[in-house]
Amino acid sequence: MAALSESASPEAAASPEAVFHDEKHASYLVAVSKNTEAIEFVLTEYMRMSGVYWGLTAMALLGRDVHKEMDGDAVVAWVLRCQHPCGGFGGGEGHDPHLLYTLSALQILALLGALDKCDGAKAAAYVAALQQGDGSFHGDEWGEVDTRFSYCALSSLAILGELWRRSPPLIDVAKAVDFVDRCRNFDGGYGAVPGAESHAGQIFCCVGALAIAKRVDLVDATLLGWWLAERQCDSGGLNGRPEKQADVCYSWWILSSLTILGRSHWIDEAKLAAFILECQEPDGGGVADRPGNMADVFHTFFGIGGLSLLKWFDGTAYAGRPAIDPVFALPAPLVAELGLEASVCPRATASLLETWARARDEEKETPPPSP
Ligand code: GRG
Repeated sequence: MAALSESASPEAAASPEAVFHDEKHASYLVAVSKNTEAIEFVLTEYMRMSGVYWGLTAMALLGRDVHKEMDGDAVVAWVLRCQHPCGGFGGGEGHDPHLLYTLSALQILALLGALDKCDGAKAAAYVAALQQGDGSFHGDEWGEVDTRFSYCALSSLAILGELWRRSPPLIDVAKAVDFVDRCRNFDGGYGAVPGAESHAGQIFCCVGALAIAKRVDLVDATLLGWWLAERQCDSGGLNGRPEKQADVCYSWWILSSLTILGRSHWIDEAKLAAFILECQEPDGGGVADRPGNMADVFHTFFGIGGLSLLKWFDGTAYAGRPAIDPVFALPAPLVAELGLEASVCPRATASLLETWARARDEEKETPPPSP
C-alpha cells in the first residue's frame, strides 16, 4: 500500500498515483453543500437527506469538525423539519416520508450528536409499521418491497436503540431475517426480492441486515466471498454484477460486504486503492465513478469510505482519522459510542486461491453418484 512521506505537504510529496487530495475533497464537500444554485443541487433535491448524510460522513472520515464546517445547527434544524407527525422523515422539507430518508436522517442526527432532538419513539413506530407479514419491509405507504428497506429498518431501529426491545417487540426480527434469507441466490448473492438477480448493492443491504440481526452465519461466506472477489476488473475497480463496468461506489458495497465476511483480502486491495485514487478530481476535489468523469458527493463518500475500509490512510500522513464501520456506514468511534452491535465473520485464514484448490480436491475425493 502506498505511503506518503512525512513532509509538511503530503499532497506535494506523494508519488502521482498515491496523491490523496485531502484539502480539495473537504473544500469540495463544503462547496456542494452551499452551492444551492447548481444544477446538480436542484436535480438531487428528492434525495437531499441522503446527500447530506454522504457529505457529512465523508467530512467526518476526513477528520473534520463536521459541526463547525458543515453548519451543524442549521442541518439539525432542517432534519427536524423533515420529520412528519407519523414519525418518518422525507428526503427534504415537505417531501413524503420514506424509510430510505428516515435512516439517512437518523444517521445525520447521530453524527451531529442530536438524536435525542427528534421524536425517536414515533420514528421507531413508523419503521415498525412498515414490516409485512412475510418479514419484508415496505419503503413507504405505497408498498414497494426491497431488501434495501430491510437494511434501513434494522439499522434505523438499532440507531434508535429499539431493535432488541422485548415487550412488546417493535418488529419480528426472526421474520425479517427469514425474508432476507429467501432473497439468497444459487451464486451466494442476494437480490432485491426473492428470485431477483444478485447485485452488489443489494448484497450489502442483505449482509448488513443479517449482521445487524446477528445472523451473518446464514451467509455462505465462501461462495459469496468468491462472487464478490470476482467483481474486481482489470482496472482494479469493482463492478456490481458480471459484465458491468467498474464504479467507485462498489468499492463500498463490495468491500464492506467482504469485510463483514472476513474476506477483504480476497481482492487485490492495493489495485483497488489505486483505482479509487485515480477517480479523484485533481483540481476541484471530489471523487467520480470512473477516472476522468465528473465528481459527485455520492462517489466522494463511497471512494473515501472504500479507502477507509482498505486502511489506506494508516500508512500515510492522514493516519489517525476515524475508520468507517462496514455495517452501519458511520465512523467507527460513533458506532462504539452508540453501542451499536453486529455479528461479523472471523477473518478467513486461507486465501481465495487456497480455498478454491481445497474445494476442487474435495470434489475429486467425492465418489461419483452411482448410476
Ligand atoms: C447506509 C450506505 C448506506 C446505505 C443505505 C439505500 C441503501 C441502504 C443501499 C442501496 C444499495 C444499492 C442498491 C446500491 C446500488 C446503487 C447503484 C449504483 C445502482 C446502479 O445499478 P445499475 O443497474 O448499475 O444502474 P450497474 O453497475 O449494475 O450497471
